[in-house]
Amino acid sequence: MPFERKPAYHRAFRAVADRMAQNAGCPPGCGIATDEGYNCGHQSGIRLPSAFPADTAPRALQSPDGCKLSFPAGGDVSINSTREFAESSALAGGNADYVEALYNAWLTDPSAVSAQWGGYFDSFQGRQHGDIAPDAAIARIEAAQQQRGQHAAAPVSDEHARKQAGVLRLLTAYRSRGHLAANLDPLNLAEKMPAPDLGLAFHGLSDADLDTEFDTGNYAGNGQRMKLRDLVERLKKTYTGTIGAEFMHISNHEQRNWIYSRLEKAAGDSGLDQAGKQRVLDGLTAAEGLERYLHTKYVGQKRFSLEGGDSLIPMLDDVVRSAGDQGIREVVIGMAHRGRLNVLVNILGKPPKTLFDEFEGKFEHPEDPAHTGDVKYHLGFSTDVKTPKGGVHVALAFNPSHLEIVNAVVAGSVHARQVRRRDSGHKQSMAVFIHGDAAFAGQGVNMELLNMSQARGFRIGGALHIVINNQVGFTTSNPQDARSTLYCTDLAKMVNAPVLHVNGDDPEAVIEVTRLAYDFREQFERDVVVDLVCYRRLGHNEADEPAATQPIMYKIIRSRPTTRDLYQQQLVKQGLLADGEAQKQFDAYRARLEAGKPMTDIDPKPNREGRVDWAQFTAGKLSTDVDTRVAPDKLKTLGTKLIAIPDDLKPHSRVAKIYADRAKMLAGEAPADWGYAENLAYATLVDGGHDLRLVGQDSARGTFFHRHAVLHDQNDGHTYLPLATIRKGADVEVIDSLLSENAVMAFEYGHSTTDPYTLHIWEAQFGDFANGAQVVIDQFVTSGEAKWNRYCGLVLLLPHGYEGQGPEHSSARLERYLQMCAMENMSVCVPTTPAQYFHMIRRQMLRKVRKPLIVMSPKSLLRHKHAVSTLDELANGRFQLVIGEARKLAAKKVKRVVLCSGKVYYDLLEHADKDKLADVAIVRVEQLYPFPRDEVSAELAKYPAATDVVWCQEEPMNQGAWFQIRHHLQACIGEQHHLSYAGRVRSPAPATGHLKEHTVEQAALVEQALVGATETESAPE
Ligand SMILES: Cc1ncc(C[n+]2csc(CCOP(=O)(O)OP(=O)(O)O)c2C)c(N)n1
Repeated sequence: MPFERKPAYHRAFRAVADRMAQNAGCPPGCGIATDEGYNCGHQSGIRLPSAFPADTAPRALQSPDGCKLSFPAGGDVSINSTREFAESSALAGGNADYVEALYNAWLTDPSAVSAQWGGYFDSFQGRQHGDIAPDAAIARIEAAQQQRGQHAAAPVSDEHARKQAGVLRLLTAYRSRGHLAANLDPLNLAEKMPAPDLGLAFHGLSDADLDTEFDTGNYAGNGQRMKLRDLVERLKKTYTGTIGAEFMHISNHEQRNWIYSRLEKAAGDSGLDQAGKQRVLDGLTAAEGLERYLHTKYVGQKRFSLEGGDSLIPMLDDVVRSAGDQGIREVVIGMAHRGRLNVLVNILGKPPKTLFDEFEGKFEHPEDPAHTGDVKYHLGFSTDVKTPKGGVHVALAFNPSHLEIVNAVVAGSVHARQVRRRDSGHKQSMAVFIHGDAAFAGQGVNMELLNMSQARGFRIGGALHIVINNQVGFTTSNPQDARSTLYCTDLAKMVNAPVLHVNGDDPEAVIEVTRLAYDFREQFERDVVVDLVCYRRLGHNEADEPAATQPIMYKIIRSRPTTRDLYQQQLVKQGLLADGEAQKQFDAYRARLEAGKPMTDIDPKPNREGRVDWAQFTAGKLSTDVDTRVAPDKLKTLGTKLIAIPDDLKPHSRVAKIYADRAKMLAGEAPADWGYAENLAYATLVDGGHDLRLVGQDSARGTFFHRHAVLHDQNDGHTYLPLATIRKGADVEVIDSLLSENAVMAFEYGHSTTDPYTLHIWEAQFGDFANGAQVVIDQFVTSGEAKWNRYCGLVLLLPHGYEGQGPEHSSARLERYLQMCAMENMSVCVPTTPAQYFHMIRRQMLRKVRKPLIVMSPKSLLRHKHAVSTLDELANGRFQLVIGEARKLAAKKVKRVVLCSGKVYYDLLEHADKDKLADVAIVRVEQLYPFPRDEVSAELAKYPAATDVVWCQEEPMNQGAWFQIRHHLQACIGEQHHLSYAGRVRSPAPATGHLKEHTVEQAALVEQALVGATETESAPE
């Protein structure tokens, strides 16, 4: 039988039935498939008709006895050809055969599968890209052969056809798994996973076939006939040389095709001309030259040498040049310690003299006691690099020790730059992330960031990731302990990013993959990874002795020539470099270094367009008073715009009611609630020329259903953002962020440090979820200015308040923020009225300073009948640091002043009202940092007869504000005063999990504050 020519659906069909039968306990292949259908005859009793049932959905098929076949429901999986599909990993597994068969059936005849499957396959666009079922492929080969007259009369032989199919399978095997056999490890220590499918025999071929010509399908993008020998030789050069490319996991056919066409056309040749090769050598000379110089001049000082990963420098040099060629104006780099000094000097042109000064303990920084500075390998830098086709602004972000977190900050900064340049096509600013191998695999923030990479609101057109994979991580000595994946880069596959592993000791291959990666990002606006497989010549740092835990590795490393040495030998051998020339170049580099001048060509006339003048945001102080009033007419105009719902939008009835209520607030018929005042505050700022970026989980609606900044049409789901109508050309983004805190907050931090004109708000769903981003809060938000002089006006909205919702939904951990306050680094506020929120937010943008604002934001207060404000308070008010007693009391009769902040005020008020307490004044401290001592003192002074001053809080004594502000309170009270605490007792957890207990506790603390005995420290453990 020459070829099986049954309709493809028979085979597909059979695959289903066989699988079902097997699942039901039948022996494999027990059933009989005929044109009439499939009949099992065993216990499963499977009987299926001869065509796919119309309702076969791409989710599950069930046999009569209930055994199930399951499929990924609508996953983004593409299939280019059935072979590639079978061998690519995405759908490998129990269902792959079945789906493959279905796909073949669909390729042959789209009506052979159900409409749902048809739609699913259609989405991959395989037909448009020339995918054909094997039957059709074989027919094509036959036709081609007949056309060539080789088999004019007779059909092609079974044997040849089988081998032809084997050749195509071999091609796919190289594309999919060639990387397993690639020569990636310069030390030749890494164990290779067996890849028998890269051998001829695996595909039914042998050496005897090497001189036979075969159709090579879509090899190198354009199908051609080739001798098997030539094909194998090219495949080896392409896929198993010093480049190991992983791309067959990519679902998108076009992207995959683009990569293999490019790789196969190059076939391992970088295409560098002599000048290009000299530039590579220059880069290696610079990389090694700097490290050697520092090594001898600053013996034993920490510098986290790049040595072993030297190819990073020619690589980055090439990236900056490509950027210049392609009109990129800004490249922002995030990187950790390894090789950082080298990048600063050799890529960014940081003057060596400055670096040497730092080694000698002389740092340039402001004469400000609040400035702490940072170690030299955390410092950032930016410069304008001259490239043949134009200047490129290159920035290296300041970076804490915490590995990988900086990448999310850089991504946010790049996004802000793209917004500023109106670069929606992501063609002018790009991000480069430089990872360590252990850190890339280990630090979860990378997963979060990759997950954000294509999400609306965070997309930056893809990042170029470079892993300095020196095969050690400083926390494990055995590679088996380092991770559970084959490659340190496997994480990147989650977003279908291509991963290009390359042997760092083949710098030309490094350039080849770097260019490929660069162009891939540019073309498809997606993340791409270059895994620079190298080694670490020295210890983790310069005091470390690596041989203690890696004896074998270091024996090899110590006898291995440097990358520069190997490369210069190669160039000498190729006759491209005179003997001894490399040494001269090395010496010349050293001489230039000693002269202290920048080692990079700096653009003398940089384009300053899009740069921010930060001077205007450093002029003020947190204490400077700001006029935040808004003319009532303006509030009316803006409020009207905010509630105008377009005719074609039908909001949900509950939302319509909220908007109708806002209309009443606008008309002055009802007091303003929180949601109204908040939206209005944003509108006034947008109207005044600011932009807005409000990001958080469910923030558009508001977790507590109060904001509704985005309306959803109930008929077709389209959305409407009233705030975007306030000013033409304004950038207003209200983003429901995905379920991550760490990378998202880091992104917003990066955004706000780049753009002082935009109101940046990150909102937690409940306040304590921000602790998932603790590193961002500790390492950036609260201390970035002190360490690096980076200004940041980010607002954190952290819902906080004890309402009986349990330990995790009560506290935003106020105490932690207060503990991090010093030297006016930020503000911490607990506003209790809509007007207070309105003016606090306006103040944040109108003040001449950019510092973070931490807000303990409300939950139940959003709807509290007393937590409302008048239009006059919005128009003519200001943010009050302290709000005095609101009831009318005879001041002279007041014996006790209760100070508090936040929601507990309303509980105190209710109790005081109920019991008509006339001798207790309740004072709200609305800003806890900078602490308003003068204002608190002034309030106390109003009550000359008062002797008790009580701080009342809802939080346990060891939490909340008490221990953080007690010294301020003590400074405010007079000699006649006795200061005491009323609140929950100390507790390891923020709150009780039981509503009943909460209610009892809450009533007790309110009672204690208002009328209880005063104590200070006697709260029991
Ligand atoms: C979050 C975090 N955990 C631990 C460390 C301590 N640390 C600094 S470098 C390093 C090793 C990182 O290994 P790798 O990513 O492979 O980079 P390499 O140093 O090998 O270049 C460790 C554990 C850190 N800086 N940050």
